Amino acid sequence: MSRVTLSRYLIEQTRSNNTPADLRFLIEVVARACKEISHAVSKGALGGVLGSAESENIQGEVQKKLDVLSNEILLEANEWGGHLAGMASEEMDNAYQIPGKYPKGAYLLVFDPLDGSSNIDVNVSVGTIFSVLRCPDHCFSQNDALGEEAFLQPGTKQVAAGYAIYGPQTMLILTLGNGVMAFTLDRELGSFVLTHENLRVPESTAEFAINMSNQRHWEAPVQRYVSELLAGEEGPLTKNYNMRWIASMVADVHRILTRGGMFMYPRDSREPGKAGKLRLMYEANPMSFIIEQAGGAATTGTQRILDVQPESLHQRVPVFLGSKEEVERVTGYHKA
Ligand code: AHM
Ligand code: MG
Repeated sequence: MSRVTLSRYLIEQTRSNNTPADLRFLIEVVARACKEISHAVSKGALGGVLGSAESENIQGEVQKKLDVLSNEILLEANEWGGHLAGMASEEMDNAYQIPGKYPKGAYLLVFDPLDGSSNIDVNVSVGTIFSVLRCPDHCFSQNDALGEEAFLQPGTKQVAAGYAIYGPQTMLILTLGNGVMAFTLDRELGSFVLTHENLRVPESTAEFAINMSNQRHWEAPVQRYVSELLAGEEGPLTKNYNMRWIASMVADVHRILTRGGMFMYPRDSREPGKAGKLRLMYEANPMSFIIEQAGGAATTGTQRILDVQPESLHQRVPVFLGSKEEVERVTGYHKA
């Protein structure tokens, strides 16, 4: 049987699922940028790309050289093709305007160029997360600038989402709203090849992921839930749970897509002004779209993540996602 590359899969989607040609082109360009980022990440110290970039992003986090480089790769790859009205990135303060010399298109691209970047210097998996929205009509102001409001759409409006994981293999996970497909980068061919069709998250699980060092800062429902997980067979859940925490959301979510599990980054009392660590637009929405498309669930503890109406580009949300049974359980504890 001939191998199905990402390009072929996208062309077939155009025919069978009415995926517009410009969306297909957009995904191809993002995938090409991810190949370039994968190459830069894999060079490590040999490419002089490890370490900090002596700059901070809007959230006051020190940027890694590879954060900055990955952001530039994505901007440069996507700005000229005429498929985008604008971009927004975890690493940039404001919406990115498509330069006037290039045509503009119908879509908005939102991304975390290199998620889990605290793991880069220790050679642990990192990734790129992206989300595609339609640009609302009349979203340009009189001086032709695209405002932040155009991006502030709930996750249910995403037309595509995905992530690339740079691990032992480089993979691209993609949803166009009709299931989740996984492609593995064949470096000899230079193409992403479809290797896993219609990924499904098992409804129940015996594995969870949370940064336990924050336990003393959690709210009561999370304290209760995690203490029950830890109580194992002797506790109310009457089964033993295993724990994993990679501190790279792409790697933790990838494990959950592969064998199930429960991922949590709850709100905590360290910085009461912040509703958790993860960002709605760049991390929570695309990952929730993927997880739901694979049969899992994703909530903030009180609300489906995809229903949250964003108020700002860099907004944070608590995240509970993965196997349905466990997400429903912890969400129920928030309502109790
Ligand atoms: P980043 O976008 O700055 O890399 O931060 C997001 C990452 C996630 O990938 C991961 O789940 C989380 O931060 C880990 O946080 P912590 O170091 O608090 O465990
Ligand atoms: Mg991130």
